[in-house]
Amino acid sequence: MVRVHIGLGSNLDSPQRQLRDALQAMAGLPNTRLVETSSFYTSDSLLPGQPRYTNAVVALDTELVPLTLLDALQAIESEQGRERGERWGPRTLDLDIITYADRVIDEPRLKVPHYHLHARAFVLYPLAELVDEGFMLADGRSLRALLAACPFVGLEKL
Ligand code: ROI
Repeated sequence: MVRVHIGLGSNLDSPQRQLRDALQAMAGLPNTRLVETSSFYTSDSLLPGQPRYTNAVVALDTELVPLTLLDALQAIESEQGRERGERWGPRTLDLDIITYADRVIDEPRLKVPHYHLHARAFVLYPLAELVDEGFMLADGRSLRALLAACPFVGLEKL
C-alpha cells in the first residue's frame, strides 16, 4: 500500500455533490482505502468567465500502480459526465494525482507531483490539512514553503 493524494475540483452541475459522489467512487476502487478527506473550499476560477469551483483533497492508500490509478480516476470523471472538450474548460469533475508515495513521475500522461501545485491555493491548503507540518514533496519542495508563497486569498472554506 502507498499513500497518495488526489485533488478534486468541480464547477458544474452541483459541485459539492460531484465531489461527494467522486469520494464514494474512490472509496470503492479495488485494493484502495479512503483514509481522510479535507474540508471543501470554494474559489473563483483561475480563468475568467467560468463558475466558481469547489475543491478538496483526499488521502488514499492504494495498491494500484500510477497509470492504473489514473485510468480509474478518469473512468470516474467520465461516469460523472466529464466531457473532454477544451483544455481548461468548465467541468463536472476533475481528479488529479497530486502525490504518489515519494515518487516523481514524468510520463506523457502523468506528471507527479502535480505540475501547477505550487501556484494553487485550492490544492495546497486542503493538502495541508492531511499531512504533517514538515511534509516534503517528492521533488524536494516543502509544503510549508509553497504555502508561504501562495497566500490564502480568495479561498472560502465551507
Ligand atoms: N480554478 C479553481 N478555483 N479551481 C480549479 O479546480 C480550477 N481548475 C482549472 C482552472 C480552469 C485552471 N481553474 C480552476 O482547471
